[in-house]
Amino acid sequence: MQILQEISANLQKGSAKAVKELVQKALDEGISAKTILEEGLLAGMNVIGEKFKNNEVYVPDVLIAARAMNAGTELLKPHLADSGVKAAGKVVLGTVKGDLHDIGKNLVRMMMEGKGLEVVDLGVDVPTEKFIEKAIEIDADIIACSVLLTTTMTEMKNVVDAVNNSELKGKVKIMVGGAPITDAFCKSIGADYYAPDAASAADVAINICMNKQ
Ligand code: B1M
Repeated sequence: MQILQEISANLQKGSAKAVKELVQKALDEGISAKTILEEGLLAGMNVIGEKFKNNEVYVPDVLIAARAMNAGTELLKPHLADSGVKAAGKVVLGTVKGDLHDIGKNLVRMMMEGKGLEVVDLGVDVPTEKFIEKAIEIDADIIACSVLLTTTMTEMKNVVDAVNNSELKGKVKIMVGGAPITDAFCKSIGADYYAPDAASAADVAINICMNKQ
């Protein structure tokens, strides 16, 4: 569809205003939020990712594309939310220490909130202690860690160890996800759950909370 290509092209140019307008237009035309996300926004971000890898674009270009991406996903938020299941549960979410990527994490938050979960988003570059402190403070059911860099993946093991050495042991479940994460990695660090994408992260979180009730 032409409009999805335009969303992708404007995201690559970093034109947040145009992306917002086009996303709204696509919604008005009845295109599903999932299609707009996958075939417009994420398609554009994948092109940027490839160009970034090949040194055809640089950090500032990626940064403005990411802003355009976040502007587009904010508009999709109410539409992405699955209005079916509603469950009570509290999640502490963040991108681990040393890692500044937040687009995937933001999608995870949107999907979880859409399912009725209370999500405290600690943002990016979150130190282990912050995950622990906040989880104790709000009596969280889940600590959810996102990561995009292979160099920061090991921070997730620190979160697992800190939980096991705290009063949270046995009370809180640890979920991990992000592009370099696999189920095998999740198991190897002793985390409880892995989810490959934002929608399944929300499903996993719901199941954890429902099983606790
Ligand atoms: Co960065 N970056 N980046 N970057 N960046 C990657 C990740 C990279 C793969 C690019 C590349 O080389 N091809 C590469 C990592 C290589 C590696 O580690 N092996 C890389 C690099 C190297 C870097 C810098 C080191 C570059 C530099 O400075 N020289 C630097 C590091 C900064 C830091 O974090 N300390 C850097 C910086 C940046 C920007 C700031 C410019 C920007 C981030 C802006 C922002 O997030 N606000 C940026 C971006 C945008 C990217 C790419 C292009 C896109 C990432 C993205 O948002 N994807 C990325 C290349 C790529 O991925 N193709 C790249 C879309 C997003 C929806 O996907 O986050 O994977 P993702 O989320 C998915 C799933 O993974 C899952 O759900 C989402 C889908 O539904 N998911 C979870 C995510 N979290 C989850 C948690 C869960 C469950 C599922 O449970 C808790």
